[in-house]
Amino acid sequence: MMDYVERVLEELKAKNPGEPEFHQAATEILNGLRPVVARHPEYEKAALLERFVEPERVVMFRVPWVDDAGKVHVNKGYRVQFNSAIGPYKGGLRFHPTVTLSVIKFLGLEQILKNSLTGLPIGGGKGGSDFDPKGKSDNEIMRFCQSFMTELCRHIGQDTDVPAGDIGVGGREVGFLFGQYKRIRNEHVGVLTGRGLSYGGSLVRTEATGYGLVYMVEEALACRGDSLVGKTVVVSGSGNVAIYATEKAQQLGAKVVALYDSNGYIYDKNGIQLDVVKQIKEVERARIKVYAERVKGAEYHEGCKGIWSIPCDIALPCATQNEIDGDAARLLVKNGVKYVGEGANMPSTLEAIEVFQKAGVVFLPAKAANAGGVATSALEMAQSSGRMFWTFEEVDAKLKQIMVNIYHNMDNAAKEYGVEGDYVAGANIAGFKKVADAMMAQGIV
Ligand code: NDP
Ligand code: 2IT
Repeated sequence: MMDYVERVLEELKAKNPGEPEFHQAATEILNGLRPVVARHPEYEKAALLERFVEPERVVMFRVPWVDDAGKVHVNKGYRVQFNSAIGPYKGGLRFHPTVTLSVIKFLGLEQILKNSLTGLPIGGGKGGSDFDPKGKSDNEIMRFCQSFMTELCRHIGQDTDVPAGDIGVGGREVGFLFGQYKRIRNEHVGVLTGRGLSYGGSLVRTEATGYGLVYMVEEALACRGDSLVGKTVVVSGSGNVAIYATEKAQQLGAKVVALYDSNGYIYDKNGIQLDVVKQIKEVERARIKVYAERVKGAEYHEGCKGIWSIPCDIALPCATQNEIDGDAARLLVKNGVKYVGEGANMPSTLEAIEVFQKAGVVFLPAKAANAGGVATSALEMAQSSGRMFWTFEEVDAKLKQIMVNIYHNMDNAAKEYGVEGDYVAGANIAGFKKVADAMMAQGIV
């Protein structure tokens, strides 16, 4: 006979066909929750898991815009308001051609538990578009963001739903989105996070996801009597999360030797020169290939996958979902990887996670390891509501404490439920408990 978790997963797959990323995230999460639902039979009576995996609301809309040559384009827009049991919906917007409803739902489901793990009062949501920002002018980006917000603005609000950035949405896009929200709604409020410092943003938000990831890895090392000093690190991606993970890892004494973008990877055995990467990626918005033209001794290789063949102590996947499959995981293990910290959302396939865990790699799952970004978004919301600003040092100290707390909460939850060292289960359990308590207390809604 199927147990409760299996039954909910089967129903979910039948009701949501053609959504492989959503199925994958739900499978990882619900399998981790098995010991919790076994201990709480009242959850099944209240159909708690069935409600947990069904978004409270899904908004889908048309986003028409005109390019610089006068041609009209139409993209899809999404906002999935997944769960508001513990706070207003909170989560990023992704602009990338691979965005589908399945992708936004997997990200939204993960976000519920991630946001709970931060210990701050934020529910889970996610949104985005299949719009491709690559090669677009600033004016095209602005017109797209204005069109996107013209519809989105009726669904969000500082106490309802607070979007932020994700892949393809950074400071520039948040600025355009905020400007249009303010213009239509006539409110200067903290309705988006990741805002510029001149209009309500928080110090450290730009660095937060990457820094937070490395703070968690540092804590995992410290608990084993070790540190980042002298460690070789491979980071994938070369966007916001990858850049600031690299920066913090280098500050703490590690050597980061590789990065990639969607075309190929760079290998610099002397250690990545981050000022060169920032100039290429943040200022010029050019390809990572340019690094090897500028830095002596650095290599460029076409294609992404080869990055996982570089021997390292620590791997930090910081680009996108399913970038590490079973083969990549086996290669990393064979070459001696000891720690994997997920900066991206769901960067490891289910098979890759199994390979890492069986090999005894310390595996820090995304919803815990990359929670520093949204945690700092919640700190931005607190500063907006209080009409004040904290210093860089104050926000950074709070971020570090949150990451250390998340590490110990997931570690303790894994121990409490008899799966010590399994941080995938530990993070799911620790995040779920607060949401489950809130949902049970609020009745059948
Ligand atoms: P950016 O847009 O700043 O950077 C994304 C990076 O990943 C780029 O280098 C991009 O390369 C690469 N990338 C994206 N898609 C692919 C792909 N299909 N194949 C290969 N490379 C790809 O995004 P972020 O750094 O903000 O986000 C990276 C990851 O971190 C995402 O999974 C996101 O969900 C997650 N995350 C982000 C947070 C944040 O605060 N920003 C918070 C928590 C998690 P290219 O430029 O060639 O496309
Ligand atoms: O995946 C994520 O946690 C983010 N993209 C950040 C979300 C946020 O609201 O800061």
